Order: sequence, then structure tokens, then C-alpha cells
Amino acid sequence: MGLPNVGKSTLFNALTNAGALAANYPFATIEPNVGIVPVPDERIDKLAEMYKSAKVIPATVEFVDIAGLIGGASKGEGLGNKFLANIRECQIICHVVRAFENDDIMHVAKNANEAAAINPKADIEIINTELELADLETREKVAAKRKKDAADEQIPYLTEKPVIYMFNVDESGLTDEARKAELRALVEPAQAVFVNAKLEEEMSGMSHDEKMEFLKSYGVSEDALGELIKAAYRTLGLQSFLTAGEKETRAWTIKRGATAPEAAGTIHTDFQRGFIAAQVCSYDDLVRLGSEKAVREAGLMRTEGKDYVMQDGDVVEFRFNV
Ligand SMILES: Nc1nc2c(ncn2[C@@H]2O[C@H](COP(=O)(O)OP(=O)(O)OP(=O)(O)O)[C@@H](O)[C@H]2O)c(=O)[nH]1
Ligand SMILES: [Mg+2]
Repeated sequence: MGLPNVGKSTLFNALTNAGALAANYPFATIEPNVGIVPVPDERIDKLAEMYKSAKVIPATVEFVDIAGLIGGASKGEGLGNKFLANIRECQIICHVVRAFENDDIMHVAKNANEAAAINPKADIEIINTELELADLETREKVAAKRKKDAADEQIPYLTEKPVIYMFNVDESGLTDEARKAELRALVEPAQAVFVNAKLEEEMSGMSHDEKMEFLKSYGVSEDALGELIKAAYRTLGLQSFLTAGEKETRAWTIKRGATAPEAAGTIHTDFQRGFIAAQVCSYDDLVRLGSEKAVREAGLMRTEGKDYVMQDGDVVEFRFNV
């Protein structure tokens, strides 16, 4: 989500390789673009190698790229704000903020036909005000429908969703720590990620290693899109556990604090219902010692019961009875 022309579709394409229209004019996106993205996790590749797995299945995140929102959208400016309904079902909002200069790419904020100055602080406020106004509209509609005070706690309000801010900076901005601190301060305690959408676009199609090598030439050591996905995971209180074997190695998403039977339930409801025990070792132990057998011999393979609280990177085999 964000103002028009800030690089949302460019980033979406870099994330998903989906080829959505990204264009040098405001409101290029009208209908939402949807794409599924694997959560980068080098652990599953390592395990797949160790177990000679036929398949590697990562955890995934679904991204939705929507139309640009503009000041006054609640009163119909730009494309209006009806399309915000597209993000009501999302768990988290990624707010893309333009922090790059380029006179060829028109920056619009409150008036779709007039170039505005690049001003991350003011731009963020414009968008957040529109979210508040959209929620207000929803509250009024709900109230009118029920002809009483809005008893509306099931309604997914936009301003209640967690937000990660993604600053689309220019090449110099990627390594300008003072500038980044300034931008980060605008949104704290929300998490901020810094990216150069143009560079990400140029890197699409490259392998992870090629990408990191290319970024290094700009003095960058972090993969921004990977950071975004990780930031989303953290913000939503998610973690992964792993299953590994000859057939497949796979990462599964669970809430932090989930118990072993709850984790089993993400694989199959039968696993949860018939849960007996979980055979668990940590990824680190497994990789350090090189095999399950070695982990067992070192006494680091545990049998855990139904009260066990899962840890990120647990490598698990469930025992169940149906
Ligand atoms: N110089 C520069 N140009 C960029 C950058 N990111 C995006 N652009 C360009 O800006 C234009 C708009 O990008 P889009 O990704 O279509 O923007 P959007 O936010 O999806 O815009 P709407 O769909 O119109 O809301 C495109 O021509 C991009 O190539 C960047 O980091 N640097
Ligand atoms: Mg777009």
C-alpha cells in the first residue's frame, strides 16, 4: 500500500516475478495483483542436502499489490478508496514510501495532476489519515446497517493491522545510515525496511548468490525483500519448524508459543487429534553433528509431549495415532 508511483508494483514484481504492470505514471495499478512468495530459509536447503530429499517446500507468504492511494481518496480523489477492501483480509500492511528523487517519475500526494515534493513524513501522514477515514466510513456503514451503535468487533479495521514501512530509497540511500535513522525514527516502533526498487527490478531473475554479489558492489549486505518477509514474520509473531526426510524437506509456519500438538495440526488435523509425542532436535545441533544418528548418540534427540512449546528451527517428527 502507498501513494501512487512510489514503486509498489516494481517491488511486487521483484518479490514474485509475476510481471505486474509497473509504469511511469500514477495509478498504473487498478485491479490488485496477487502473488505467492517463498520465505527465504537456508535451513531447508541444508536439510534437503543432508537427507537427499526429493522435494524442498518452503513456507510461503501471499502478497497483494493494490492501487495507489492518494490524499482525499475517501472523497473520491484518484481511484477513491473502495479498493482498500482488498487489504481487509490481509494480516499485515506493507506501507511503501517513496524516498528516492527522480524528476522523471511524478510524485503525487494530494492532487493527482500536480507534482508534489518528496516528503516521507507528510506522505505517511496522508496515507494514514486515509486509512482512518476509510475505517470511519466502514464504522458508519456498519452502524447504519445495524441501526444501532456499531457492535463491530469482527470487522477487520485497517488501522488495527500491523504495518511494516518499506522506504524506497535511491542507491546512495541504501548505505546512508544517517538518512536511514531519520526515516526509521518517523515510524518507530513499527519496523522499517530499506530497498531500492529499481535495483531489485534489475536483479530479478538472478540467483540469491548473484543478487548478494551485485548488492555488495553497492555496499549493501542485506537482502531487503528477505528482510521484509522476516520482518513480517516477526511482527506477526510467527516462526517455522522443519520436517526433513527423503521424500521432502519442508518449513511450516506456526505462531510463537505454539505447542507440539498445534504444530502437528498444521501438517494434518489427524496429527493433532491423535498426537502422542514429538521427536525433536534443534536445527543447529543437527547441522553441527551432521546426522540424526549423531544427534541421538549425543543425547540431543528429545521426545516431547503435548505441553512442549515449539522453538524456531525445531526439526520434528510427530508420532500420532488415528
Ligand atoms: N528511479 C527510480 N525509479 C523507480 C523506483 N521504484 C520505482 N520506480 C519507477 O517508478 C515508476 C512507478 O513504479 P510502480 O512500481 O509502477 O509504482 P506503483 O507504486 O505501483 O504505482 P501505482 O500503481 O500507480 O500506484 C516506474 O516507472 C518505476 O520504474 C526507484 O527506486 N528508483
Ligand atoms: Mg502499481
